[in-house]
Amino acid sequence: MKTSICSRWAIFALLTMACLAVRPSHADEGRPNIVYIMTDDHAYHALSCYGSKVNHTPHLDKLAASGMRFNNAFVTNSICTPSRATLLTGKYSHKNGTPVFNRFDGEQQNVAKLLQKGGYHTLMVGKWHLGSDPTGFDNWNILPGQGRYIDPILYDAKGAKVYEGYATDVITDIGVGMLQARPKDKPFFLMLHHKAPHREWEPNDHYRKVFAEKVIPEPATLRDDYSTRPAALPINQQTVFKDLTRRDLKLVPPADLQGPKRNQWLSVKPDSVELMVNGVQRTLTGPDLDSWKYQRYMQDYLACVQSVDDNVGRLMDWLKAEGLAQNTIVIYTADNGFFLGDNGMYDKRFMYEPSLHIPLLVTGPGVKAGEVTDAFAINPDFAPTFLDLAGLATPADMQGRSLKPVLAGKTPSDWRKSMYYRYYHDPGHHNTRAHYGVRTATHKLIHYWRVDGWELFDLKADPGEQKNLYGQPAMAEITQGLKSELQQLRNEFQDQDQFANELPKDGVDGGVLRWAEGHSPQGPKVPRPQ
Ligand SMILES: [Ca+2]
Repeated sequence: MKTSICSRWAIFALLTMACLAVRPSHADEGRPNIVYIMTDDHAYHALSCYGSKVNHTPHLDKLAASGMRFNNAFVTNSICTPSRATLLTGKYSHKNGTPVFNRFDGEQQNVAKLLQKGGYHTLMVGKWHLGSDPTGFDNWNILPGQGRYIDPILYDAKGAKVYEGYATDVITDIGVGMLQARPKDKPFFLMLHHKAPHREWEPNDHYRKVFAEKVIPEPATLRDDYSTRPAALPINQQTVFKDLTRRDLKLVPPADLQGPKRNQWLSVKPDSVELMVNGVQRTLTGPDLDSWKYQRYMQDYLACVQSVDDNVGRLMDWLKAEGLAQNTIVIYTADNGFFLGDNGMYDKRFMYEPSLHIPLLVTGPGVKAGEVTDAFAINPDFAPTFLDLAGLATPADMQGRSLKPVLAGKTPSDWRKSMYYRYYHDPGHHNTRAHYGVRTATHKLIHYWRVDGWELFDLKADPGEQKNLYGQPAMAEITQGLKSELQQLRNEFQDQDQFANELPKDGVDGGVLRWAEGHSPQGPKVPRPQ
């Protein structure tokens, strides 16, 4: 029997459709590229699109305006290494084995491996800080440990190299170079992780000078005396007034740093500092000295942020010029929040709002433009989101949830109404008591489990978290509800106190990985970890 031409075409069409149905899609068929930009310690209240009172970030604002801004994006353990482990695995610290600054086991599953296997070209540049080499990337080039701001060392699978320039510019340049060298027949996934604006806040020359002329408004809680929250705050060692070092304040310009001429150091004592200010010698004491420390801290921190903002703009312009903007999702966030003098502090760690919150801006195909969402996002959501955007399945053991429907403006009705947090690094670098807690849209309950201290805050009436309401009779019902919610979240995330009493010892900030601090001017002789 002869097959008619029409029938043959029908069979061919059916076979083609069948092939298309099982074939993984590729970039030219609509799978988006993903660029994930993460800064280190960029507080959400140091972006003008979040209402910053201390700086202006035009390029980040533009990114926010073209896409979605999350009002309630949080980290689940507010320090560098655990946050990065959670980002890669989609799991809480107790599930990925990295609760503090301990070496991340790169043998375990991670989102880069899954994207690579799913047809993506995977790239990583910048601060890694996990104590083991990246896995799952076609190409990577990373800072050792914290890295340094000026002429940073980065190493890849072949070895270490000094890159002349300022770290934020260098990391962007390397990221662009990786994209230029990519295979054009695959979608790409780029993790671009800036060192900035991490301590000790070393700006480039231009912004150092610009911000040295600025007077930064002080936050309302800069002189917090902690009298209403005795569980952990009075013993913290991350205060602007008592704990910033000479190096933080640029009082002793290190050999590899050009010291700010405007504030040439003469002498410093515990309660006073003598300075040359614009050629005039001054002795600062008491509140004047405190205010000066805050200004020095914030001037340099914000100057570092300004370089980040410039480089985000530069990367966005490059994507546009290459014709990639239409099919690339760009995400901007930070590895944790930061205190900008809030509660008298710098650094992060605590579950208080400035440290818990992260900026989260997303733009690109499938993202509703010009939207602001109050949906709760947590950093375990990132890995499932990348996979969902790439059209790949999320493994059942990932604990986050894809943000893709939220980005489309269709937040599911059963979306989370609360989030769970747990911090372990006790005493850590700043004498912080370990704690866990739950946050809802209106309240926060924190338990410092080692000292059995509790804190309860009404976030609507007291957004600065100044009044601990725990134990007040009028709050009994709310407290009970939050405790039930906390237990339910602990059950859901299978937190069985795996690291409550004993922490891993192989720290990336000490012992065998001490070299990784990146502060020594050893140049290319810095050894790579084996
Ligand atoms: Ca950090």
